[in-house]
Amino acid sequence: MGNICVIGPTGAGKTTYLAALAYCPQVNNQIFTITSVTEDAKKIANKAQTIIKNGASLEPTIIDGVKIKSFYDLPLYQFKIKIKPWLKKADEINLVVRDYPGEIFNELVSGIYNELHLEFIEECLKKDIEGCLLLLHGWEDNSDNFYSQVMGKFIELMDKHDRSQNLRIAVAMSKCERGELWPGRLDPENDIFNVHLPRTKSLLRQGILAQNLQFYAISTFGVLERNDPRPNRQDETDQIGSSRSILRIPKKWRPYNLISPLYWLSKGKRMRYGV
Ligand SMILES: Nc1nc2c(ncn2[C@@H]2O[C@H](COP(=O)(O)OP(=O)(O)OP(=O)(O)O)[C@@H](O)[C@H]2O)c(=O)[nH]1
Ligand SMILES: [Mg+2]
Repeated sequence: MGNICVIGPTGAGKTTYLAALAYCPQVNNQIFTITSVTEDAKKIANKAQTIIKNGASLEPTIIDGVKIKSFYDLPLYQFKIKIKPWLKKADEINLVVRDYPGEIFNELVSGIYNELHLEFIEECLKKDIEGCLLLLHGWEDNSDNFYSQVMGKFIELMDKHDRSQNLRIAVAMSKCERGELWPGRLDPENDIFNVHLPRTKSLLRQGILAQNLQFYAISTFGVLERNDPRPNRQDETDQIGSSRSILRIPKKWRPYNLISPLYWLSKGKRMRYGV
């Protein structure tokens, strides 16, 4: 059983990604099947149905001290993923995933002083966590600067917890259906990270971490068609002025690369076919 944590800045798409995983079984797919094991995973699959069918967006994950008082109150998603590529041997991954609120990632640079947040970070670096999926969504302006500072802190913490040699890290650019990123999806390390986030990339590739690190591009929303790479996305602004994205044509939902990073995190080798 692989314990995985998903971290990344606020709004990177972490919860939506997990919801899409939980909902995937209802979408006809010949290569893999996903079974939601825990109640939380089943609940989020229902939410995903609303997102996919009616074009809605999930609420941000917030530690409000009321519903979430400790690490154990964070939703726990357990999935069993069976992969059966055509004419190839079937493979299986079992995952237990915790979805972290983005505020913890955002706080890493200035230092985490809140007891509860500290507890979250400690849990994320415990020995029984096999891997960490780091979802990033920014590539413009100051993103490289911010991410490299955060990653510097994260690497320090990994060292402190003796995890720098044995925690697998998958760094993924999320929402990669965006036109500026989509052409770089096939070789994200070189064509996305090197180009848009060079400091973050070289910091991660330096030293001991490098052996346990892979770069990915994923999109929970995907593009409209194989031959029509327009993003399947529509941006909206709500009454209070905050913006969110929803699926443009729910019927054409085809997420990109949801499983590959999880495969690497649980098996330590890359999947040869992109799903
Ligand atoms: N364009 C695009 N938008 C997406 C994608 N996945 C999620 N989003 C949107 O990104 C916004 C944030 O998504 P969340 O899943 O709530 O992000 P989060 O990382 O869980 O954020 P916190 O819980 O605040 O840490 C929402 O408006 C989503 O609809 C995607 O693949 N493409
Ligand atoms: Mg969330």
